[in-house]
Amino acid sequence: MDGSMGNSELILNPDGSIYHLNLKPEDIASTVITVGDPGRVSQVSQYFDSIELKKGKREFITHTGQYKGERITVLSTGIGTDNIDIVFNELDALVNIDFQSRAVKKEKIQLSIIRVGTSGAIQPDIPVDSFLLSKSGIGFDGLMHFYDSGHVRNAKLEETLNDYLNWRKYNIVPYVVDCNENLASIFDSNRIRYGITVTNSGFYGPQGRTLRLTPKLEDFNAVLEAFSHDDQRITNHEMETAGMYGLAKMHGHRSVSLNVILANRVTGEFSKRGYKAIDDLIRFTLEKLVS
Ligand code: R1P
Repeated sequence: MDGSMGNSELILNPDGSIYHLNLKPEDIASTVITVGDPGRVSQVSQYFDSIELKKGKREFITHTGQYKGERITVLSTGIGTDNIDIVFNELDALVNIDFQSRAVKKEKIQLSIIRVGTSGAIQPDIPVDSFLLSKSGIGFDGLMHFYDSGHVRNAKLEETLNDYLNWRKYNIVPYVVDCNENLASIFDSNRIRYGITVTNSGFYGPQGRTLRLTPKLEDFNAVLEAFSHDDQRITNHEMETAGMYGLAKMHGHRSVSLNVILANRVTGEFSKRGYKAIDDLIRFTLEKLVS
C-alpha cells in the first residue's frame, strides 16, 4: 500500500475537481463561510469587493472573492448533516489530499469554517431576529457514530445529557461536540447570545413539530428546554452544527456556527423581517472576519 486512495474513494470529475463540490484546490480560500440556502451565497458575495470564482453542482454553490483584503469563500451546504459530511470531507480533501498522488499531504492546512445559518429558539426569552453562537452542538443525527470520534466529543456534557434525557430506550442517544473557542472569540460582541444548539435529523417530527403525524416524544422541546449544565442551557434547533463541529475537529479545522433566530418555538413567533435579519448577520460576520 502506498497510501493512495482509489478512484471509488476519492472521486474526481474529469476536469480534476472534487466530485460533489465541483471545486479544484485553488478555488477555495482558507476562510470559508457556509450557508444552508444556495440563494444565500450571493447574498453574502454581494458584499465582496471582487469575485474571482463562481461554481456549483446540485445544492453546492461556491463563490470565492475578496472582502477588504481578505480572500473568502462562501459555499452552500443544503440542509442536514448528511450534506455536511460531503462538504466537510471534500473541503478537507481540497487542501489536505494531493489529487495527483491521491495521498494525504504531510503538511496540513487548517481551514476556518463559519456557518451563517437560521434556527428556531426553544427558550421563551430568546427573541426572533437575534444572533446566537453555538458553544456546543448536540447531534440527534447519527453522523458522529460512523467515525472514531470519541476524542473530539464533550464526554462530560454528553453523558450528563443522556442520563437526563433517559431516551436510550428509544435508541435516541445524541453526541455532543464543542465549537472552536479560538475562532468563536473573533465574534465576541454584545449582539451575540451563546447557547447549546440541538442539531436534528429532520425539521418536523425530529424538532417536535406536529402537522398531521404524531411525534413519539410529545414533550420533546419542554424536556430540552428544562436541561442545564454548568449554567448553560439548550437554546435552539437547527440541522447542521453538531456535524460541522465533529468533522472540523477530527480533520483539524476550526469551526463555529452563527445563527439568526427566525422562530421562537415557545412563543410561537416567526420573524417578519427574516431576510433583513440574515443580511445583518452576514454583514456582522464579514466585518468580524476582517477586524
Ligand atoms: C431548515 O429550514 C434549514 O434552515 C436551517 C436549518 O439548519 C436547516 O438547514 O439553516 P439554514 O437556513 O442555514 O439552511
